[in-house]
Amino acid sequence: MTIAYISLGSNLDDPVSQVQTALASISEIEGVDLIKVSSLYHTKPMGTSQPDYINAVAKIDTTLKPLALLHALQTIENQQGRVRSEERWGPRTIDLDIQLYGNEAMDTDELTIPHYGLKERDFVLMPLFEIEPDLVLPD
Ligand code: ROI
Repeated sequence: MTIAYISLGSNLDDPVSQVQTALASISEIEGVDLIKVSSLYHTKPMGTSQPDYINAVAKIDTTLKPLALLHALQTIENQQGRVRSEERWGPRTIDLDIQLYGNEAMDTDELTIPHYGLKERDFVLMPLFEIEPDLVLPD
């Protein structure tokens, strides 16, 4: 089993419900135990002018390898109407990103772990440190 941290973000179509629905779906992924969930944070958008976000972070324990976990999260994004053609830093119904996966580091076309934006994104760091105050981030 590996501990991983998933960030959740939404700023379209009732963001609070989007995040809650995604959390329920994550808890139902085969091979994933949902251990802890942060509060929901109301945050200002980073990127283009767009509605405010609801953000949260979930701590999971999982038997899934990183890519299998990524694909399970993408299935949930798709179920919630995420449109892949959405502009890169534009609004989204739900965004589920693997921020940390154990102590693993990887960098492929499909997946970069730790998430490339982790240390610059207060909307991830605030909920992450709420649930894991003693966490030491990798260099
Ligand atoms: N801004 C905030 N506040 N929260 C997000 O989850 C978020 N996600 C994004 C971009 C567009 C970078 N901005 C964000 O992908």
